[in-house]
Amino acid sequence: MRFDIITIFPGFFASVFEYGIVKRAQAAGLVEIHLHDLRRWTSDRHRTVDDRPFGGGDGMVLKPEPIFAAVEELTGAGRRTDLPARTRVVLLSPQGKPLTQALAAELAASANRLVVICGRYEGVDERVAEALATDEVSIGDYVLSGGEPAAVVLVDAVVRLLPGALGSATSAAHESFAAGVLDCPHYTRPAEFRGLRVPEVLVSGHHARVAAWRRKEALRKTWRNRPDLLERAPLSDEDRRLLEEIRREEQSA
Ligand code: 6GU
Repeated sequence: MRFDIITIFPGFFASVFEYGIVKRAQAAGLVEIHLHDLRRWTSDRHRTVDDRPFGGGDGMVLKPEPIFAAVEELTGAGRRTDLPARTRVVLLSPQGKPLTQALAAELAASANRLVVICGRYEGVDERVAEALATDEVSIGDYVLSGGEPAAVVLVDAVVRLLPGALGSATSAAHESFAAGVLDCPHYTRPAEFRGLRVPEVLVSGHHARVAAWRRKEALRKTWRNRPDLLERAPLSDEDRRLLEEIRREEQSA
């Protein structure tokens, strides 16, 4: 997978991709990350990338010309309809569709080239979303001053899903969201720390009881922190019974 990140702050990314799985994936040749200063595609003396909004209002808007020129040079296409196969152009903006595990998985599986345009919160000329980007993506319901932190999140979420990027081929399938509920709690040694004990069942080594405990505690965590996920998660009859038990337990707690 090749990433091309177009940004007005290339220096922002100086070290973020030099750690952990993303670093390993690059070293293994699975991933290339190229940073591009949007100002490279300006031609005026001041290297202007933004301008005042038509219709008036606060803030500046990123101009279309440098962004179209950048994507055209990088992909050969100045319209999303003309892009090469397996190439996606992602505009990062708070107006985008949510980045979910499903979208990260779709990008990891279907693209080998991701051109990522970092917007700024005041705005990007809408013709980028209309005619150039294949996807307009947001990383959550809060406002960032620019798309750069979102680009880091997107790269991480996609890279770890590429075949060979994780130490264990199966670990990605077992985590939060892959199954529609949050992951269960995890513990390691010591079994008692400052009076806080690890749940006895985990220490017992009884595999069936451990598996049952993990499922119940995954459901409890989800019920507490992300009850919205339970409306869409695939739940068995046993899961629904466990959730009833959890409701009773949490009321008496
Ligand atoms: Cl992708 N950009 C900005 N500026 N803010 C955001 C975002 C993106 N996702 C959530 N908030």
